[in-house]
Amino acid sequence: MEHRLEIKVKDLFGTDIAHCTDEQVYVALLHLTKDMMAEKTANTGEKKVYYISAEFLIGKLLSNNLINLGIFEETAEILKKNGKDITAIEEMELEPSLGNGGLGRLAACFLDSIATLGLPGDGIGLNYHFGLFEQVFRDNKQNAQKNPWITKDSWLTRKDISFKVPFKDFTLQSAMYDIAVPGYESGVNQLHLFDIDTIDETLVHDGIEFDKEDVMHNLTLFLYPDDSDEKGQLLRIYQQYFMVSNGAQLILKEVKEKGQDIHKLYDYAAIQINDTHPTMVIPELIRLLTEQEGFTMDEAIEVVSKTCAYTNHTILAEALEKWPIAYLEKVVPHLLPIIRELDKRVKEQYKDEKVAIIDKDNRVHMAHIDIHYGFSVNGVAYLHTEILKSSELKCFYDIYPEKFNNKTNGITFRRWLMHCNQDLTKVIEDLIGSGFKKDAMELEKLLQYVDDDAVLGKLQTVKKQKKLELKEYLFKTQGITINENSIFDIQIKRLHEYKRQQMNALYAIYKYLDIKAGNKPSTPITMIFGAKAAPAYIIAQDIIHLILCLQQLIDNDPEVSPYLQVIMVENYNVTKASKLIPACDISEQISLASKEASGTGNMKFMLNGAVTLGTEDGANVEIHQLVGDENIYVFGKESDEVIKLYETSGYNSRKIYDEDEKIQELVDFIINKELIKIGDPMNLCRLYKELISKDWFMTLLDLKEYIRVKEAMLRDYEDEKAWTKKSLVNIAKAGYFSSDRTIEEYNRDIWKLK
Ligand code: 26V
Repeated sequence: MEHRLEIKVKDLFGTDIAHCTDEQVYVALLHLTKDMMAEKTANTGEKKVYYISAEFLIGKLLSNNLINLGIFEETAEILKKNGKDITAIEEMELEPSLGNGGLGRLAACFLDSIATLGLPGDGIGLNYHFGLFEQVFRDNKQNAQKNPWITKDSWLTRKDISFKVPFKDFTLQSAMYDIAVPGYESGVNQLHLFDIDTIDETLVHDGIEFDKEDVMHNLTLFLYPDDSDEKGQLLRIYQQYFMVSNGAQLILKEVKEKGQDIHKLYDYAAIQINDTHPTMVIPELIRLLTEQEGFTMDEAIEVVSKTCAYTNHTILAEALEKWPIAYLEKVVPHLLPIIRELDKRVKEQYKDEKVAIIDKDNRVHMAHIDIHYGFSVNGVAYLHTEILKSSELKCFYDIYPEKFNNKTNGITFRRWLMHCNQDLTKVIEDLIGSGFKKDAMELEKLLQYVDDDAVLGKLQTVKKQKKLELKEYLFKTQGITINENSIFDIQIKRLHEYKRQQMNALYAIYKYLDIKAGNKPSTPITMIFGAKAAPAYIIAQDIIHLILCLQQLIDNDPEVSPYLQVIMVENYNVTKASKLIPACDISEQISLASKEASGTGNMKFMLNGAVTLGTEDGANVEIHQLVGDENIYVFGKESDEVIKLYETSGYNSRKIYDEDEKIQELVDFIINKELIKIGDPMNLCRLYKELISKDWFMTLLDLKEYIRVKEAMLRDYEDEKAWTKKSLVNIAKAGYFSSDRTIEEYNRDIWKLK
């Protein structure tokens, strides 16, 4: 019998698979998969969750959809029979970059798990045409380019649903596009992405420059445009309101269409607010219910407060949104009477200025709206939630202890094991069967093989294979050759000072100087970085510049390059993550304790058998507890101490620098003449000064211990068997970090869908 793919190919291109280009095969598979997802039953139930988020970093979808539909292997097979390779077909797909990093990727993992658990739940977001910028390196610096992903044939399906969204000076008519989200061997949900038909892609010129004031034509061009000036911030408010007004209207429409009583909205809908970007959904729903549905203000506030739940993803003060009233007046004046009413009620009840919605500088604290007028507040890892309760949000915890709960993040094992590491999946399946695909805790069954040489050998073979594949990939994409027999030490995540890529770069300097001094490591080391930096974040640009300069310096030094290589992967994204993570030995999770809310890369590395080098921060704390002291390398000051240092202004980087010659040597190297020859003195000097005069995220505090523990780790790597045991324990203990577990907890404690 003819396979559906063969029929589809014939339909579209009038030929057979073997005679198609890879591009044509991709298009045929895309349409076939879309057809199959449309045929599948939708997840249904009396109550539905709406996950509203400014970001959904979904990554390429073809293979994951095939896996979740249960047809990946048969598809790979039929392609192979026709001389096609599924990996080459995958490359035809453009990656949508609809997220900045962890928060957006988490939303994508959650959609996968919600669908897989058979829960009715849709995502609501925006259809950014160019997403987050594409990173290109030029002269050892980051350049930002637009990042288009919507082609004629895409995963988007335009729906016949549209709403009017009123702004101060004009009204925009929306268009809704859906991306189907198939659960793994389960029903289908939808990701609803809102857009406008008047969008004008030709507005963009010179990298990512565009007229920020032309909202009718620019609204959904980019994800979070530069918000360092007022115009950028206003555009962000336009985007946020457009997203939540569409979301609120869609939710009310769906509830009414099902014949459900909107006076009991909370019985039929749960709205999860992903960080504060969608917070305006609260006043917007109250506005719609009072203005259009005849609710009294009291009623509307009560119903909405029982429907909305808020997730906090960071304690960084600069990332907590506080919109000036004047900005909101310019964009959404009709929301202000409601926001003022919400604020008035808070002030009547609580005298503490710290819990007010509108502060004395006339700024609206978005998180405060969520906490007062939502029924749940959750952090994203145990430590993070504890810090929220005991310091960052303590005054709220004192008022509403019952609202606070922790939901430790998770990752979907369909993408981060079954798709990105098919070889490891196969080894696991041969050993413990396929139950772990539905119940990730079954991975613990691997522990029985911890002393089994044959099994350890298989894990080593997979790791070696993944290193070889990464080597080929980096050569093909960036023309870089790496040594597959080296230790792969990887730090991939957004560039931010609190994540301390600069500390890792100082380690590279340490190792460079050590090798120069004649201490050659027994096994060569490949240090891999991948990170985009916000275009307006100056110090982050300088750190990228330092790493790229080190890459060049070491590359051109024949004394050092056989033993140490530093490389920075260009345009780090989901696709690159899925090639890097399976090949990793050392997972760098070195944020300043208390600052990384959770991290999710740490979980992906662990699942793929890397060993963590990390601080007691975010979910590292839970990884440590799970794998035990033997199977993780922990260093650095703990969060209590760090928090105290901030409270007492007790950290002085200049003092550490002045009192320690070794640290001086490493930091001074940033402006040493060899590096200055390669790089831009302005960037390097600025970074140097920042480190010795301010160093807000305390790089120098943990530097020496970091070097010491990393050296110990490299020594331990030499005992291959002992190392592989650690690797096995990490894989076996990763089950807890399945996002299926996280979503079960959200549902059990917050959404209560069924
Ligand atoms: C946002 C901003 C915006 C403007 C200025 C600087 C700045 C710095 C950080 C952020 C982060 C926004 C929230 C976020 O992405 N949090 C991440 O959420 C992940 C999923 O919960 C979590 O694993 C990461 O630890 C956390 O950083």
